[in-house]
Amino acid sequence: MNAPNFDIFCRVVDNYGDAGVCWRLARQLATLGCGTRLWIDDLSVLARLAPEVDPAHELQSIQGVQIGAWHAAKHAQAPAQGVVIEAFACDLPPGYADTMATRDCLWINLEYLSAESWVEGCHGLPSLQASGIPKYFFFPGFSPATGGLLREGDLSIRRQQAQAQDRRTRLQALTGLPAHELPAPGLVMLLFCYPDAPWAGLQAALAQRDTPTWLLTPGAAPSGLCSQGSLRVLPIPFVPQARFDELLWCCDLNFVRGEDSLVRALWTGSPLVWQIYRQADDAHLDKLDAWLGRAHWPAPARALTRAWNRRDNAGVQQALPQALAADAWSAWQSRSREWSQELSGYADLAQNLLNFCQNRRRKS
Ligand code: TRH
Repeated sequence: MNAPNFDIFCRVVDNYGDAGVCWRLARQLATLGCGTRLWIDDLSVLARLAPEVDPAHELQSIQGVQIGAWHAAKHAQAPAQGVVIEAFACDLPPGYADTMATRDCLWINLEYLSAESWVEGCHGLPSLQASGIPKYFFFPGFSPATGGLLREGDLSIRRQQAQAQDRRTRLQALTGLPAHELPAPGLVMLLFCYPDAPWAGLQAALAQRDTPTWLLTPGAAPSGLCSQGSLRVLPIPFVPQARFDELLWCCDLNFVRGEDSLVRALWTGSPLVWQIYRQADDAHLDKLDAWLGRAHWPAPARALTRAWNRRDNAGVQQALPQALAADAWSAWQSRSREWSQELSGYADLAQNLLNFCQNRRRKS
């Protein structure tokens, strides 16, 4: 069966995650041989992730993907016998949606990532729409009963090849920083967090360590964070998404956030601290616990992650040295490697999505 053509619709709510997930998925579907169009309502956010994108152009082709401004989709037709993805329940442009019934399209709602177990029961379920077309719910997730996680086939080889080279050389090539500013021996960490993260607790804990820590802050660091004691804060440029993995591979511990950077940090096989996207009534804390329940990390790493997400400076200052103490650190490293390998053994999201669509097509 020929690979279907995909139209992906993305509305940027905030931050980089909506565009980041859709752009990564679009690039992967294109490498799987699917004609792929990405319709997005904020080209400037996409241009931050892919600097080749020109926000002034309504239609352009970058890295094998057709990119269109959202408003231009009203003149487009859904791909015949293809797949239309609305990311994170964004509504489709009205004129476009009207073309779907006559074009025999499959309609998918790509949901947010969650580690909660109910996701497994809802993944793949249809919901009949007013037009008579079913819309299928596709849930990314951490078990084979979900849609899985985005992962490129050559990722592990690329990581091994990169990590065979000296870390400072890689960082210099990636950031363009002069050699004298780059990390000397010591721990290297990435800090990609929301502005409300308890960075003061992190700063205090790292300042007091016996050995140096280099904290790389891509784009903008939280305001007020600075070098102190053993801590060296190193502002670096925001890197294109296609090179973001290389940055993670340079670090011993990655502080990440949201959705896409979490998944990328998982694939490094190194320890990470996740700041989950905040929701009303602290609903995100249950989601975080569901995720920690799958992680099986040593207790200090779990305590650190909870404190980080509760914006608890004192908790972070207490938990971080414990999580970095030799035994706990080595247990955290080995469980991170193990979980990463376990997750890599499952089919990845783009392939799962393609299989799901082709199976639905065979059944219809
Ligand atoms: O930016 P985010 O906080 O996005 C969030 C989440 O997706 C959240 O779930 C969603 O509800 C909200 O957006 C609307 O974090 P995320 O998902 O990690 O996206 C960041 C993207 O930025 C990711 O694709 C990696 C990329 N990135 C770079 O390309 N270069 C960089 O230097 C950095 C730091 C990030």
